[in-house]
This record gives sequence, C-alpha cells and structure tokens, in this order.
Amino acid sequence: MTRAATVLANTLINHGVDRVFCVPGESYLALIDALYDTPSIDVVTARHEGGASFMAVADAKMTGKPGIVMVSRGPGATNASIGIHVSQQDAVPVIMFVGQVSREDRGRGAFQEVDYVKTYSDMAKWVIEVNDADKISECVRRAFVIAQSGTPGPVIISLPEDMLLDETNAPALIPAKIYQPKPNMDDILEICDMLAIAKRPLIIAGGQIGGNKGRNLLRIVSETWNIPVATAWRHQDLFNTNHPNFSCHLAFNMPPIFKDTLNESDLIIGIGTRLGDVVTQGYKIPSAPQPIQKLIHIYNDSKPLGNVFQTDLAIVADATKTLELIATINPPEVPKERLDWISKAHALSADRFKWEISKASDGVPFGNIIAHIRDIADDDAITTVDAGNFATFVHRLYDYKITNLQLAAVAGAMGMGVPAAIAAGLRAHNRQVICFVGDGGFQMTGNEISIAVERNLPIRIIISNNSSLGTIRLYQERLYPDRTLATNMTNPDFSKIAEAYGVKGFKIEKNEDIGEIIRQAFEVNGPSLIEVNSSLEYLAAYINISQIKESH
Ligand SMILES: Cc1ncc(C[n+]2csc(CCOP(=O)(O)OP(=O)(O)O)c2C)c(N)n1
Repeated sequence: MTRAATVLANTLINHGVDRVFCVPGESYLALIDALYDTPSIDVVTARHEGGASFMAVADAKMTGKPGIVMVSRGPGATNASIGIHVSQQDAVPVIMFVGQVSREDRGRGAFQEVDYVKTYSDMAKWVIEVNDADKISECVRRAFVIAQSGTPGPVIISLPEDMLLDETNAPALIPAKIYQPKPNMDDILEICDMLAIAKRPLIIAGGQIGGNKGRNLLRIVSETWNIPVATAWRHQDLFNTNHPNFSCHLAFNMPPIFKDTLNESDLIIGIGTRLGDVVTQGYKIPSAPQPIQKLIHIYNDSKPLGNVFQTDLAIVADATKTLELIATINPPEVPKERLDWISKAHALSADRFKWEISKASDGVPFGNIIAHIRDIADDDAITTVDAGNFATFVHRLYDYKITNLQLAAVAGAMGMGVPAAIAAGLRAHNRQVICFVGDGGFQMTGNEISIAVERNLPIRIIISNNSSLGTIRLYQERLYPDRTLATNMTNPDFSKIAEAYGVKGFKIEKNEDIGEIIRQAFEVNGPSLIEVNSSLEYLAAYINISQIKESH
C-alpha cells in the first residue's frame, strides 16, 4: 500500500513533470512531503499564487506540456485564478492542484472551504475533487489528456487533505497517448485548389502552430506558395518579422490601414488560431458574420469553427500537421499579382519598424529603449511582455527572429511579465531573458524577483515607469477628456527596490544614458533591473497624449 500523495507525485514523474510552481499550504502538506522524496521535480516557491500560476502558464508555453501549479485551499486558490483565466484564454495547458478541507467537513463551510467545481467551472476544462485515493492516479492522467486535447486549457484537481494520507494499491499510471486530429488528404487538396486560384491570399497564424517544427513549416508554406503571413496577437515570434513575406502582427488598436490592407485579400487562411476578438481587430479581418473574402479555418478543435464567421472550408486538424502536408504539394506558377500583394502586405511592417529617436520633456520615450534593445539582443532571446501601453512599442518595434520566443498573456492580464521571466530563466539556461513591464504590472507581481535572486537567474527586467496606469489613462484621454482619475501613481524608486531584493538596479533618465546603462545591466552576472523614467506624453507606439487632446 502507498500513500495517495506519493502515488500522485509518482504519477507526475511518469508524466515527465520536472518542475512545479507553488505556494505551500497546510491543506496539502502531505503532497509537499511526497515531493521531498522526488528530487527530479524542482519545487519553485512563488511569493504569491498569482505569480505561481503565471509561471505555470509561461512554462507550458515553453515546453508545450502542461504547466503544474500547486496552491492551498480558499485564499490560495482564489489568488491563483488569474493564471487559470490566462490558461483558458491563451489556450495553454495548465494543471492546478488545490488543497481541500477534509472529507468529513466538506459542505460545512469549514475553514477556507471553497466549492471548486462551482468556482472554476466557467474557466477550467475540467474540475474534479478526488475523494477516493484509489482514483488519484487515474484522475491525474485524465487531467493531462484533457488539458492537452482539443483547445488546450486549465484543469483543476481538488485534493481533500485527509484523502492525501489514505493508502492505496492503485499504481502510478503512465501517460495516455494524446491524439491530435489530423487533416485528410482531400482537405489538403481542397486548400491547395483554393490557394492556386487566389490572387491575394493571407495566412493568419496562431499559437497552436507549435515549436520550431511548426514555425519552420509555416515559413516553408509561406515561401513555396507565396503567401504573406500575419501573426496572431502576441504570437509575433511565429514568423521572422524581417522576412519579406511577413505582413504584420495583429495587435490591439492598430491604425486602420492594417485592417483595410489585409481586407484586400481574396482568401484568408486562419490556422492554429481561434480567430478571436483582438486577432481579427474586433471581428473585422475577416469581417463577421460574412467575410468579404473566402475563409479557410483550421483549428484542432471544432468549437471555434464556423460559430462567428461564414467559413468556406473548416477543418478540425492540428496546425503543424496541416502545414506539413500542404508543404508536400507543388504549387502552380505564381501569378505576378501575387508578388505585388506580398510587397503590399509587407509594407505594413516595413513602416512599422521605422522609429525616429525622439525627445520628450517629461522623460524617455519608451520606444527608444525598445529600438535599442532590438539591435543588441541575442537572436534567440526570450522576451516576456506584461500588459500595458509600453508593450505597444515591443509589438511595433521588436524584431522577432524565428528562434525568439515571446511569453505574454494573450488574455491581456497584467502581472505576467516578471513571473514569466522567472519561468523562462529556470528553463532556458543559456538564453537571454528580457522582461518588459510597466510600473503598474511590476507592482502586481514584481516580488517574484526574489526567485531570480535565490536561483541566480540572469534575467533582465526593464520597467517603463511613467507613474501612470497608462493604458487606462489613454482611454480616459480619448473618451473622458480632462477627467483623469485613478490612473496616476506615486511610485517607489524601483532601482532601489531591486537592490533591496538583491537584484542589481539601474536607472535610465535621459536618452543619452540608454546605450551605456543597458550594456552594464546586460553584463551583470545574475538578475538586473532597469527602471526607465518613461515619458507619459509618448505613452503608446502609434499615438501620444497631445495628439489625442488635439483630436477632440
Ligand atoms: C490584472 C489586470 N488588472 C487590470 C487590467 C486593466 N489594465 C490594462 S493595462 C492597465 C495599465 C497598465 O499600466 P502599466 O503597467 O503601468 O503600463 P502602461 O500602460 O502605463 O504602459 C490596466 C490597469 C488588466 N489588464 N489586468
């Protein structure tokens, strides 16, 4: 007989889990104790469960396998919910283990009791409370299958405290095989027929195009079939942004020229993307419900297919496998019009990269920082990008090569930047990790830099400090002019805070400092943080405050 907690830990090992992110709690002490005997699993202690769940999301984005998070009941579980929401919105597999009150007290409103099935049903793909120790391994195995099948997402496993101590004869199971839907050759031929007659086709590429293999195949299909590629929101890293076939990154609030140009296409192929709100620029590329061009939509789950857009060809299939098969078909000769179309689509991004070093009276325009870092960063650097207006400069100016990785919440949650950098630093030892975060986002989860100090992770954190929740300020300027409320912040000295944590702190206060400070900070053996005194006037990549004021 073996303790349920030990069977659980052994099942995780069988599933290849080598790292879990947690904040410990008395409600699942037996599981923590079981992990004491499994040195192959690295237990990372976050300072806040939100940080832990963000780290699990980031880890999953890097490995393609479920990120694992463990939290205590009630307060721990509710703190962690932000990462569960991101896991759902970003379609990333995450498994969260949550402590629960003992079975005899369930339903009494016991200390920190929460009904996780009710609480998480809207976000998670599956929520299960394991009341029988004999079922623990079976449930964990099923969690891995569910988290990774169809649209990937979160699974919650609730662990009653006393159940973890029960003894069981049920063995620790090995993983079930996950079956991703494959396209059939008829579908592929139909795609190729439509492509062959299209004059201005466009690929919208999404996050389910997995890993280096998928990215390479995307490039091959784009090149052999001469199709420009637009990448889905926060998936710029799927395609080399300097490639002549790169069109643009479908980010928030793009100038209308992007939508207008892309809608000149006569065929859109949405692949590995659900074609959601931001990607489609508010359901306008393609336009809902009836696109103005032909639409092929390929996704590994039937749910998003055909439910918003009138779709000419909908295929439930794995994106990478589909690209692999398209790449086996020889395209017909390219019509000249197609090459003109590629140039036109690419011009969108060529303009995007133009950036004049600008001066502002109220600080450093954050675009100047990004324009510098893109030139000196390693080709395979991992960037983690929090949510906020500062990120518009990263999305506009950063030069993603095919080996770069961008870890950012598609869900737009603030607070993911620093935890994602920790997760990246732990996994990718020999790669540069650069975190871009606003002063607002940093104050949500910046405390997780403690882990960078504990583990001596050479991550670089760049804070855009404009003393404002700038994104919301921008909306206020647009929609409620001269009525700024709740968006100004009195901030601490972030470089000193960094030093107090044991992180080498730097400050950039004027344009002339940029090169030298970044050079010094990037040479630190261990974590470093640069606080940029950012211009509030130049708070976003495509518009500034004076321009909005003038437009009223
Ligand atoms: C967790 C969370 N809370 C609130 C928001 C709404 N929100 C979006 S951006 C933003 C402000 C971000 O401010 P900051 O990090 O300072 O970056 P800036 O926009 O100033 O560049 C807020 C409050 C959000 N997206 N996520």
